Amino acid sequence: MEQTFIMVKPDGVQRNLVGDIVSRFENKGYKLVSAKLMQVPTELAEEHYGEHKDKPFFGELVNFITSGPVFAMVWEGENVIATARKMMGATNPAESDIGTIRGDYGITVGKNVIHGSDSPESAEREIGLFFPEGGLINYTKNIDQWVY
Ligand code: DAT
Ligand code: MG
Repeated sequence: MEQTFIMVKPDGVQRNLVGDIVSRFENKGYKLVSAKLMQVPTELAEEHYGEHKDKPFFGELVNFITSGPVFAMVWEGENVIATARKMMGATNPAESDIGTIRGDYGITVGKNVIHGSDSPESAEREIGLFFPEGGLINYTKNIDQWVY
């Protein structure tokens, strides 16, 4: 089953949005297989956002993501990578549809509340970066017979 890396960014943690965001993924029918509150080390932030290292906002982005604890999660389910991106909304909350996480809770691109992997390759890479210890939980939920 497909898995994706989702992270409530420091703004989302400070604004008490962890519970709501977890609820949205639970209510959709996805399964949480790992989660932790963590402080992102600078080296991990730079590695995670490596594709943006030449962009003008890279320094600001690394400063922001290391500015307070994040809530890192792995969610599992059919098509979860692409669907989670739809649930998050467009990168810039000014353009995110209302009803999406960024559309409901964000205003500017610099503080857009949530990260989610953008492809199967990114998901595998980011899960490895943030959960190097592994330990994703493999379990069944009886409610899945009413989801699938
Ligand atoms: P996403 O997070 O939707 O995958 P991305 O990978 O293009 O978006 O960018 C990573 C993060 O960088 C994004 O969530 C917010 C920040 N960012 C992107 N474009 C920016 C910009 N033009 N100015 C400031 N921050 C930006
Ligand atoms: Mg991205």
